[in-house]
Amino acid sequence: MFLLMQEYIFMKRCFSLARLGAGRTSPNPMVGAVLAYEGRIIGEGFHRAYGEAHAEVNAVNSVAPENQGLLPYSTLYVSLEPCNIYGKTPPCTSLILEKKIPRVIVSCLDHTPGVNGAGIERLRAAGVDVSVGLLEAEGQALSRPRNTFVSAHRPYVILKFAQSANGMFAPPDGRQLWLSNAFSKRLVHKWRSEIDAILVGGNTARIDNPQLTNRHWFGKMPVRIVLSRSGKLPPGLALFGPEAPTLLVSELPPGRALKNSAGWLPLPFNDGLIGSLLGELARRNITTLFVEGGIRTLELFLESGYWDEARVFVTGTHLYPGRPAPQIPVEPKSGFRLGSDQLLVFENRR
Ligand code: AOF
Ligand code: ZN
Repeated sequence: MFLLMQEYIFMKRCFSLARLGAGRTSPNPMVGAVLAYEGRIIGEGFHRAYGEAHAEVNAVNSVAPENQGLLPYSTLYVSLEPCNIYGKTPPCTSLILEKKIPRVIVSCLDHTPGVNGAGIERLRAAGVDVSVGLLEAEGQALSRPRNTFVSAHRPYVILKFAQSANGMFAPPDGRQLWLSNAFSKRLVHKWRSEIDAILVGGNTARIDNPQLTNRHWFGKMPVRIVLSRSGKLPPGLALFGPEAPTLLVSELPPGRALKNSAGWLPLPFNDGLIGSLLGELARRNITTLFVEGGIRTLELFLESGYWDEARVFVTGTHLYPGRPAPQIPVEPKSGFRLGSDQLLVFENRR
């Protein structure tokens, strides 16, 4: 019992470490690792940024010189299956074998082709005692964007919007009305620092004129994407500003709208639009996509089935009359309060 508790605590620590890499590891996953000797942590690490050392390498390197001799008697905890391939860095399985670490506890598998269980097999074949599945749901939640990207060849899609206490999205004329509170706004900007791209429809770009930047948190800005069949958007829109790159997706050539650093992605606006768009974004190494509105765009994603998560702020404000918010076809999985707002999180489990 005590041992199990300790294993939980060490794996939880891996998850916390992994999250420190949020926003910098894409298209790699966030990964954390802990090395423990007789119930004491002697090393820990996380994947800090894409192209840099993996969590396991940082954990091994963090062990003090006088403790390096303990590695052949220690347990490695890691939030994701150790990699077994030469990517930007050598395989972590080789490091584990070279350091003679006898026991490895993994939360979930890495679905990357060439890994996907082969990392575990290689370690076991060499006599390492490996167990998989500790706090697996939490480990999978951390790795889901990466695993979706490598197995479905598309970004992990998160729908995000706010609705009034009575389920309205906007006033009848579609004009923007800020519904959620300042805590929610700050949280949304934090999320923006952790994702690769953020998408809105052309009507929202025109009517609300959003910047879609991260202004209230640290870190990076996502790529901005705007969907407009005609491509005829005013070039002065805020999302064409210089703060972050923008990709205009349209069927017809955009002409004047395409100024500054904006790129153009031509796509047929037919029933297959969302599927082909996501494929194109994956080719550009976009592994997580936020869809922020408007109603029609959110519904397009819901109808296509290409959504993984929805984060909906239900605010204290009443709006009447109004345009009803998109309906998420599943029950919320979790929720919590941010002052007068309530955040509901939905998952699309296929
Ligand atoms: C790990 N530990 O901390 C991370 C892993 O191109 P590379 O060298 O970064 O390697 C890509 C592979 O490593 C790929 O399978 C990816 O899912 C995994 N990421 N693996 O053992 C880590 N970040
Ligand atoms: Zn690795």
